[in-house]
Amino acid sequence: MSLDRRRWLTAAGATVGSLWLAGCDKLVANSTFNGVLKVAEKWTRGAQRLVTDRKALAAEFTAADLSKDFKANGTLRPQDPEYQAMLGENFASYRLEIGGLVERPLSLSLADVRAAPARTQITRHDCVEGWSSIGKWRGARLSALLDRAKLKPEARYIVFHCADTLDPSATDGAGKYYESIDLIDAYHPQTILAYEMNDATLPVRHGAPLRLRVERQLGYKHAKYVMRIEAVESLDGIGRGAGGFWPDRGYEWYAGI
Ligand SMILES: Nc1nc2c(c(=O)[nH]1)N[C@H]1C(S)=C(S)[C@@H](COP(=O)(O)O)O[C@H]1N2
Ligand SMILES: [Mo]
Repeated sequence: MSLDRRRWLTAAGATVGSLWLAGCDKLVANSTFNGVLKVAEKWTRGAQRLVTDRKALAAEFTAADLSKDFKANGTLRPQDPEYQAMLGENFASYRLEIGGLVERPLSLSLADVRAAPARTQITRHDCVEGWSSIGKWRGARLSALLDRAKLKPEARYIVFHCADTLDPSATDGAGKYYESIDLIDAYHPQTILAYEMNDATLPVRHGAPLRLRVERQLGYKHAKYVMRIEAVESLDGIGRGAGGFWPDRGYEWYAGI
């Protein structure tokens, strides 16, 4: 807490405390007290507006808006042997693991994921590097998968562990890509695990067999090559502790747009 804010709270507390003894009529007449009430009310409404804003849908577009050349970024083809082996058999043995703080850990085949409640959306992807592309995505609603696994009450974040090592030079084991979101984004209706892009099977360069779409955040939050989903109470001890490959390297954990 900043010094200014602490001082302000102390002053406000003292004012309310002494006025309490003076009686209600005087309280209402006192402008400092009314000011305190108004500020408190504004904070509450501000927090409410924040949650409401975060639940709003990202803009959706039409087929006419689709980018002719949707840029691919970051890893374009994981060289990790486990991924190469799965790719070699067209992901027949792929399983999406859902674990951590859940009542019922799941191990889902791609057919299972495709059978889950789905959503299709045409959205704009905004990369922090300054480019955007519009694409059509179809995938399983993350909320449906999490409901099936049944989150434990302690769960606060959902972590996506990816197949690709983006930084082979990392000697601390934090070279693999991963990302995380809170439960507001995890339960947002446009948050999906996409297996189709532009009406075709998701290409390798865009994250096959499954990639996250979390439409209210910047591109680096959209984990490609998702292998495992983990519900956690804290992001400590995962990677370097900041909640994602790029956040571990100085980017904001929350990249809202
Ligand atoms: N596993 C993994 N996910 C990733 C990345 C990556 O390198 N590895 N790059 C991120 C970044 S910075 C962006 S902009 C998008 C790019 O997605 P695209 O290749 O489908 O355009 O994926 C994000 N997710
Ligand atoms: Mo990006």
